[in-house]
Amino acid sequence: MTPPNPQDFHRPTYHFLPAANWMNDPNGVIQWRGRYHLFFQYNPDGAYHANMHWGHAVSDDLLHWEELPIAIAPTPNSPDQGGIFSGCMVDGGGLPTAIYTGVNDDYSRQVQCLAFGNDDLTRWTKHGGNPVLSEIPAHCFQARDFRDPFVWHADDLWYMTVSGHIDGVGGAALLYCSKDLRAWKYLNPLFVGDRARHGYNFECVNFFPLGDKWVMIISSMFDGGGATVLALVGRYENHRFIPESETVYDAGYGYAPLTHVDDQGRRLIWAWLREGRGVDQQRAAGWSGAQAIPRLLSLDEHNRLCSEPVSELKALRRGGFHAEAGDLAEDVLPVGGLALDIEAEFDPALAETCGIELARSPDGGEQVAITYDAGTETLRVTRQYGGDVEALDSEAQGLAHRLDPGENLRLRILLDGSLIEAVANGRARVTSRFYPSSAESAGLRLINRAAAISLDVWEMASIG
Ligand code: DQQ
Repeated sequence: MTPPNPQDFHRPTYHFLPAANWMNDPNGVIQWRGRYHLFFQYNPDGAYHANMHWGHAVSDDLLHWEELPIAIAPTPNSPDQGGIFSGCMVDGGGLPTAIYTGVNDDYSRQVQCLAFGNDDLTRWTKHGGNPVLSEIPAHCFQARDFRDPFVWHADDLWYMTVSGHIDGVGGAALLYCSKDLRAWKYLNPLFVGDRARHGYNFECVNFFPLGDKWVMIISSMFDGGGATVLALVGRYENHRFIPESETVYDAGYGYAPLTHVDDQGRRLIWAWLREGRGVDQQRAAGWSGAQAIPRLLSLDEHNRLCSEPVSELKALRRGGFHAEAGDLAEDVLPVGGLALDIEAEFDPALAETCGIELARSPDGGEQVAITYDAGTETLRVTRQYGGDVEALDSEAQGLAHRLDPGENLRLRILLDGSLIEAVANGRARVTSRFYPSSAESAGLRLINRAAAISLDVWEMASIG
């Protein structure tokens, strides 16, 4: 195992990641006795995906995290001996209850299990009756894709959706109910996707009410190897979800989001931010994966799903650079860094393309550009490396984004080491990874200064 290098400028400084090793999906996020608890897919053996445990971190402010000992580990000769896969957590009548997928050694058998926590969620006891759900309705899934339970309470019953697919049809979310979280009854498919549109298999389906609608977030696996997070908004009738609109929630490196409601009643969404470099480089760095800054979900007046980083994040802002239209004599900005929070507004009627370059080398030969193309109504990320690009993702990323009549482009960009979270107008989200060849590649440049209306740049304090 390689310990992370403290001089590693690719490592995020204000997003949570464990001190070392591999992390992927957020699991079981809950606010318990006032404190936020984040569990996550974790491999204690190194920076690669294997031997899944639930890691654990706790925070009072959603910003600063204390990493705690592993919460849930596989038990030999049990239904979870091959790993503790993703799941959620509920308050089961005062008893913190984790509902997760247990897998066998080659992941060919996936079953749903329970574990009960003590008062500060640091000690976990597995339910003696595990697994609580292992039967797959005959026509439905293959046992190797039956995972990621998501549970909610309504009308005196617990409901659970389990993700997977229906053979020969496409991705699917199955619906179960229970009086006690222990005995589960199958109801029907909550939603069955179209293979071409929604993927051949679903993972980590979340289903919840928001405003007057119901929202389904799906981590979809597509034929050919791609995976994308989709957000569907619609109605919930007779135990079935009827989508009315759908968008891509994250065009990029965010995957396996998990939502929960905190004590303020906010529906927060978390996500794993994948790496964009080869497995050998991840192992050599000693760390892999980070958690996205939690975001507040809402629907706008057109019932489009919107998300903004939690307002708590502003407490990390330092310094601050502000400019308005006409203030700037140069495209290259007099501020920079690799830990930034940026808000920028542009009038796309004034330039076909507008946006900003980040992580820019002094000669401009290396940079990552976030741009909006008004003609094609596309938000893009383009990555230009100056150094050795072997094993680094550099293909262009794009996401359709239509502005309303008269609406300006509003960009919010979080840059943190090698990690980029960009959202346009609160509703078009693109995440990316960019590994500059030098810490000197930390400049900023506006793309089409003439279209800029306002710009704010803050350096972000480290949470370490
Ligand atoms: N990650 C977990 C699975 C889930 C997948 C395994 C999604 O439970 O389906 O690490 O990233």
